[in-house]
Order: sequence, then structure tokens, then C-alpha cells
Amino acid sequence: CSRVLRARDKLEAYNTVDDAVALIAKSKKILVLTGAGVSTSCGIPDFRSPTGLYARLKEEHWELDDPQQMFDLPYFKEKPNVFYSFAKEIYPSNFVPSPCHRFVKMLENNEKLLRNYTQNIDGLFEQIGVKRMLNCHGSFATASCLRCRTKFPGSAIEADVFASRVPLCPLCTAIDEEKAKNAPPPKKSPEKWSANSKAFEDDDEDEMGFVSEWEGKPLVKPDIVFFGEMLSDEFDHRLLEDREEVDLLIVIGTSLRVSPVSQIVSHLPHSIPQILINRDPVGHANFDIVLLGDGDTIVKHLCSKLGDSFNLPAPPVPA
Ligand code: CNA
Repeated sequence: CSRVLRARDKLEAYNTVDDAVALIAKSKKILVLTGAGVSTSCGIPDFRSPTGLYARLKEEHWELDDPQQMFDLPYFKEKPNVFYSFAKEIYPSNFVPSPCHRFVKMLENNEKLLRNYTQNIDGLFEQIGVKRMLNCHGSFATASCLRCRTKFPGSAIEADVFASRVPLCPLCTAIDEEKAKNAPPPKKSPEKWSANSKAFEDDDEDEMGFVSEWEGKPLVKPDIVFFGEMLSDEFDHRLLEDREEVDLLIVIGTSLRVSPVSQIVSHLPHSIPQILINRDPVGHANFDIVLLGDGDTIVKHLCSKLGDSFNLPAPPVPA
């Protein structure tokens, strides 16, 4: 663990692991901000680590201009098959919550957790039973039709995810089929068919190259927030309330590169002490205490110093 001090704006200066322990012991309204780094030890890769998903997406020739395209809404609408060829890799399955997940549950058990703002979509905080939390980037628990906005339980698309199939909305599909049945047969353009057919085929191909085969189809997308989508209103509402109550911020396992969640840190009153627990430094944000290293090791160390009532709860027994 290393440490960095930011004493300005604070009545007291905190900089050691013992300071972190004392802050956790005395705080009653801890706001925790978590990211993909709390789940890497469960076997779920993060985005930006050297072994993360972005590095893999670059290597594996997914024909993406940029790995972020995998989670980009306009790209999804054009090529949903690309996302669904990959989705099973990040779909919540038989993962067991890590000590970091259990640390947040321990804070809740000790009535110290104001709220856990998680960017994760893997459902592991729910699995360990954390109640006071917000899935800032949504989750796979539900999925919605992008055309009619009907919400389905996540289980409705599970088979498609594992079969790498693009799920279409059954309600819209039924309407489309009904319309197609009643529609008059399409008229052929006399001009088109009187011309040189080969030349027209070529022209058509050029034109069609820009039209996605998925255009107009009622695509169903898991309710995870893609780049280009808004966060739920609940995010703003909760943050407005929580900033009035918070007495300590603990950030765990995130590069703080995705806005607006990354702005939580600067949005809180400057008098609130801030602790970072992360494998890599987060250069663009100032924390009072920076504990660099493996998150699981760090939280276990903090718990051992906090005493018996701060033991991590046992992990759930896998189903
Ligand atoms: P990120 O940008 O990939 O950053 C992860 C951070 O975690 C990095 O700074 C690492 O140094 C750090 N880290 C990795 N492993 C550990 C570890 N064992 N101990 C301590 N620190 C570690 O991911 P962010 O969460 O910052 O980015 C937000 C994105 C990631 C959200 O939109 C998520 O939906 C998305 N995501 C989520 C998951 C998941 O739900 N498990 C997985 C991959 C990506």
C-alpha cells in the first residue's frame, strides 16, 4: 500500500492506513463507489487493465474501430449481433462475490453504509445481499425493446445470450408479422427491371452496404447503460440527497474514467474525507488516502485492524 496526502480543504489531515481504519470506525454514513476492479478476482475481467476486456477486444479482431464500440448504443443498433456474440462473457453466472463485495456488505451490516454506487453490471452485490445500493450502469436483471420500450425480465433473453442470438421483441414481431400478412404485394419499378440488371445489382449492393440488416427490427437490449445512454433519474436524486449526509467516501476498483459516475468524487463536499483502494493510481482525482494494491488484500487488512465486529461476512454458497 502506498499513500498520498491531500490536506487542503480538510480540518484534519489523513494519510496512513491507520487513518483509514480510524475513519471507517468513526464514520456512520459511508458512500462507497465501486467499479469493475472489485470483480476481477471473481474471474470477470475489467475494461481498462492490461488484461481487461478492451485489450482483448483489440486483439481478437472483433472488427471494432474502438473497443468501446462494443458498448456503444448507435453501434448496437447497427450491429447488435456483435454485442450478442460477446455478451455471454460478461453475463452474470456462477461467480462468487469477492472480499471487496463482502466488505461493502460488512459496512451495511454495521449500519455504516449510506449507499454503494456501483458501476458494475455483474449482480454480485445483490448476490451478497447489499440493499443500500444503486446500479449506476444498470444490470442484466431486465432487458427492454428499443422500439416499444417494453421491459422484460433478464431471464427472457438469457437463452439468446448464451446462444449468441439477437433477441427480438415478441410483441413487436407479432405486430410486424400481422402487418406483413395484410400488406399488398410490393410493386416492381418498371424502370428498374427494364434496365441492365447486372449494373443495377451492383448499384444496389453499394447502396445496401450502408443499410444494416437489423434496421427497423425490434431489438431487445439488456438494461445495462451503453455509451450514449442516460443514467436513470434515480442517480441524480440519490446523489443530491446523499451529498448532504455522507461522512466518508471510499472508492474501490475503478479507473474513474466514465462520467457522470466519476464526477461523484468532486461533487461531494470538500470536507468529506476520501479514500481510494485500487490496483492502479487514478491520476486525475485527488484522494486523502490512496491505498494501492489488490483490493481484496487491502480490505481484509482493514477489517483485521477494525476488530471483530468488522469481520467479512461469509460468501454465499454457490447454487
Ligand atoms: P475499468 O476502467 O476497467 O477500471 C478498473 C480499475 O480497477 C482499474 O483502475 C484497475 O486498476 C482496478 N483493478 C482491477 N483489478 C483490481 C483488483 N484486484 N484490486 C484493486 N483494483 C483493481 O473499470 P471501471 O469500473 O472504472 O469502468 C466502468 C465501466 C466498467 C462500467 O461501465 C462497467 O459496467 C464496466 N464493467 C463492469 C464489469 C462488471 O460488472 N464486473 C466488468 C467489466 C466492465
